[in-house]
Amino acid sequence: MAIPIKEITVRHPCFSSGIPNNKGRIHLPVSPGCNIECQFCDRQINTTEQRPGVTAQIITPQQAVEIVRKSVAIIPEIEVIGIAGPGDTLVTPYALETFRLIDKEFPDLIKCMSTNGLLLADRADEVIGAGISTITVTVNDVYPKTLPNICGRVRYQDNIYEGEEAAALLISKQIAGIRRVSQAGIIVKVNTVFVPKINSNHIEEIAKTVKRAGASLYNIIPLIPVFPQQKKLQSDIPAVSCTEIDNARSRAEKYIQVFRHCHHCRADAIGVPGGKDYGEQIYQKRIANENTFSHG
Ligand code: CLF
Ligand code: SF4
Repeated sequence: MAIPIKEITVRHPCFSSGIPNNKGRIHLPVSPGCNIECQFCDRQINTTEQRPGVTAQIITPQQAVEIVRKSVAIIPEIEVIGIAGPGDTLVTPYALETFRLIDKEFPDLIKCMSTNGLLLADRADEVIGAGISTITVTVNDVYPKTLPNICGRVRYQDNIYEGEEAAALLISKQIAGIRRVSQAGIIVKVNTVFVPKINSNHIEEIAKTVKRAGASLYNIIPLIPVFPQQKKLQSDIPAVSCTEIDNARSRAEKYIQVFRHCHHCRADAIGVPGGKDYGEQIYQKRIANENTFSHG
């Protein structure tokens, strides 16, 4: 459902401009599996890590509706129902099914979806029809030559693509998807994981490209330098400093409005980002185990 951007900025915690608006969101972890391979991705089932790609459990769309009922009853700040994984939201049907169920019962809550964008253009009609108002697309580079250092492989329509071919396909699908949904009135934010020496000098080009395609907001997230999986990235990637991120944000801001309050949320976070997290209380059985999702 199209909601004016002015209203989104005061009701959505991840689209606020300037100071945080102290509104809350519920993340519903209904989407396992992914169709691309980011070199830094580390999806985990656990109760302890505070970062994207982590959830205590995967729930069904029906369980998700129950979670929303419970949450809105005790957390008045909730304005947004988000689905941010732990995998990609368009690989399996569960995210869109969940949004359709939630939209019927809670038409006034903002529905927010996060995706890598590979299937966004292809499934745009379904996305628009599911009552979604805001979408985040993670675009880590706009150069097919360098993107394979961050995302090496893409699965699309039962074919596997690698290297520059995979990168070119992903970038073109992301841009087409952003264009298509923003033309339908969905407000688009783009996230970029800032990887020193790989995409750090491409931030302005990414900002310009996604703005031209219709994105309204840009969020630059520093690579979290702790995952063993990052060994797949070049081993000499330095940690990102605050100054580097500040500089990148200032460079991007010449082209697009920049969001600065990201809290790197879990896929099952509940509450005001950066405030008390109700995930444990609401989901109740956050079960710790060692399972890791497999890619694809
Ligand atoms: Fe969730 Fe993401 Fe929607 Fe927000 S989070 S799906 S846009 S409702 Fe927000 Fe969390 Fe940062 Fe994401 S603070 S990780 S940007
Ligand atoms: Fe992981 Fe897929 Fe998200 Fe990349 S797009 S970080 S591989 S879940």
